[in-house]
Amino acid sequence: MDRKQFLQNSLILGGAAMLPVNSVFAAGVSENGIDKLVDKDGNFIQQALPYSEDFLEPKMDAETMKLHYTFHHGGAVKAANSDLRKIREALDSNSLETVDFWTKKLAFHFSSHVLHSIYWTNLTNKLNSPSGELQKRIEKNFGSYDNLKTYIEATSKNIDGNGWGILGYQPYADSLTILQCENHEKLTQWGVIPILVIDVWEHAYYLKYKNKRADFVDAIFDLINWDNVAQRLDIALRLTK
Ligand code: MN3
Repeated sequence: MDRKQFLQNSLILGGAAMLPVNSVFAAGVSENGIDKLVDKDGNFIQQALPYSEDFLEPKMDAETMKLHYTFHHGGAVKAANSDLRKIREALDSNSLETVDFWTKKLAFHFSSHVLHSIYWTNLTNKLNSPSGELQKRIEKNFGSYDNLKTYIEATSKNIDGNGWGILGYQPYADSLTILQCENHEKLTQWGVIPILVIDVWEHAYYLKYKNKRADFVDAIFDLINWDNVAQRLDIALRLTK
C-alpha cells in the first residue's frame, strides 16, 4: 500500500486504532511482524500470549497477567464479535433503532483488542533502550529519550479514569506523537498508528500496586521492549511511505 492509499483508507476508517486490515500489528521481533487480529471470515481472534504468565515477574505478577489476558482482553474480543453480529442483524432486518449503540460498543471493544494485542508484545523482562531510527525520531520529536520518558509517564499517570498512555506515529505529520487515551478509543488523533501502549486501567495493576498507579507506570517503563516498538515504527513508516 502506498502513502496515498493509506491516507485514503485511514480517512475512511478513522481512529487511532482502526487501521487497514492485516497492516501494522507487529508481533514479537522473532516473528513475521504482523499481529493477526481477525480470522479469514472476519471474526476477531485472540492470539496466545508471547510468553508465560510469570515472564514479567515481579514487576507484573502472574495472577494479574492471567486475569488481564483471559478476562479483560479475552472479554473484549468476545464482545467485539457480538457487537459486529448485532450490527449485521440490525442491517439485515432494517431495524436501526440500536445500531448507534452497537457501533459505539464496537469502537470500544475492538480498540481494546487492538491495544491489548500491542501491549503484550511491547513488554519484555530485559532492560533495554531505543536505538536506530526510533532513537533518532525520539530525539527529533521530543528532544531526548528522557523527555519522552517524562512526557509519556506523566500522560499515563494523569489519565482521568481508565485509559492508556500511547506513543504513536502520525503519518499526516510524519512525526511521533503522544496520546492520552481515555477508555480504549477516546482522545485520539485520526491516523495515528500506536507503537507503544501503556495500560493504566485499574485491572492492569490493582492486585499488586493497589491505588499506586504512578508506581506501576514507573515499574512498567523498565519492561518496555524497545525492539518491538522500533519494529512497529519501521512497519508504520513502510506502510505510509
Ligand atoms: Mn487492560
